[in-house]
Amino acid sequence: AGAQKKITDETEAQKKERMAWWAHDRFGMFIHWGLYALPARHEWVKQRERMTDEQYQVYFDEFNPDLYNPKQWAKQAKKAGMKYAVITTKHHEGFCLFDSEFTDYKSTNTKAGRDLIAEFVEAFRAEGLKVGFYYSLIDWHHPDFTIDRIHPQRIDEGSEADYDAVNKGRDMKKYRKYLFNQVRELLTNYGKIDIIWFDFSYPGKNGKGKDDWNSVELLKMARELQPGIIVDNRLDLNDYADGADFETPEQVKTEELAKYKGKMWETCQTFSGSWGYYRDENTWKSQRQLLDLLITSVANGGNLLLNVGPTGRGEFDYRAINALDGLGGWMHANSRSVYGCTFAPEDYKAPTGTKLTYNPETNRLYLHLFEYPSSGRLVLPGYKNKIRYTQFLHDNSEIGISAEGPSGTLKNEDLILLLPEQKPGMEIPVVEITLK
Ligand code: H57
Repeated sequence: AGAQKKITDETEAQKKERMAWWAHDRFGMFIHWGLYALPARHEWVKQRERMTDEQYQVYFDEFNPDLYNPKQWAKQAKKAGMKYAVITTKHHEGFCLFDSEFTDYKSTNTKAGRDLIAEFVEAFRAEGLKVGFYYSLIDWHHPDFTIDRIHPQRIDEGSEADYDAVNKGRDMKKYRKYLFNQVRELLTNYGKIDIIWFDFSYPGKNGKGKDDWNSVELLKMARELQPGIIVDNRLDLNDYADGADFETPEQVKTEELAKYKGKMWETCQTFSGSWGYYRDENTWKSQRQLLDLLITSVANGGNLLLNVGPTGRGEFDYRAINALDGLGGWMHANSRSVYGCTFAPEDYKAPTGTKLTYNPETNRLYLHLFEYPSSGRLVLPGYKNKIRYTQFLHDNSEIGISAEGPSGTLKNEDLILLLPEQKPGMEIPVVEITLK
């Protein structure tokens, strides 16, 4: 039911072709950068602490990213194995990293003195990475954006009258004009843009959704300006069959990703909890947790968009660099189990302690050994007569298989993988199984 109406006349086959690179590449970098890098205590700081524009102004005045070098960012993303990047051109705070004609609240008017998005696009393209723009539908700075009860600014437990007073003279119609103007600029002035990531709708009483953004027309405009562009699902267009290209499970646990299997989806995840640079946050994910997010995404047919929050000086924090380097080390040896891969066909079950990905082009399975069997023996249930060759992915060293169980314990249709007793020096080793 539902999802019958259509906005464009694109066919399913055309959509599949448009999204082929995205479904293949699997791994991208999210970048949340804005004035909130200065308070360095969450990108929602203005809303959370009920700051006024005047209180927030100091971050605009002091914004001075003297070490900003997007060529370095692009190299770090590429080295980590990422194939695309999505950057906040404007987050909820309303500050624009690009030179918009329609506001003064932009990087060109800060000490940075230039269009930071233009440099970003050039640098990432030069490294062969695809480029995406995040654009916040919410705007806590624009004078026409109405303040609502879902995400109150300045007033908390206000009465109807308090909200009416604070919203007097605010006009969402004018905000919509601004929104359209800026999205038009972003999709006109920077060459080919591969993704647009709108954030976010919260429809319902006191909320904001498709009528507030004029989402149908916004999506039409985006597709007209950039015919190949891929659009997220946060415009509140669930009633339309083609109102979104992919789902965006945000910060969900690995165990919950299985339910997206079969859809087009991308989970966005942080290193430490917040999206913007948060100096004192001590909840950084381990290397193993990050690899688990990547592998589990691919094992369920989805993408991982992993976020970095650069500092106020325009650099990646050392903890982010360490994490990216670690991922890069693993990807250097194992990226064949990620690119072009998806979930395994139903016949192939992942033994306990492992996760499976599959490349339909090469007909190879990738067995990720999250738990390494201490004996070196691992039962592959129902795999008998289906395997042509097995090797470790990181060094192409052959791995034996046997149909003989230790004491007649093996079921007739099973096989045993004869792994070395000693686990290779790799956080999560991968066995490449070429099927017949
Ligand atoms: O940019 C990042 C991420 C990609 N999306 C932004 C975050 O800053 C928002 C994430 N959090 C969503 C959120 C926060 C408060 C509640 C939702 C409807 C009713 C209540 C909620 C929405 Fe609000």
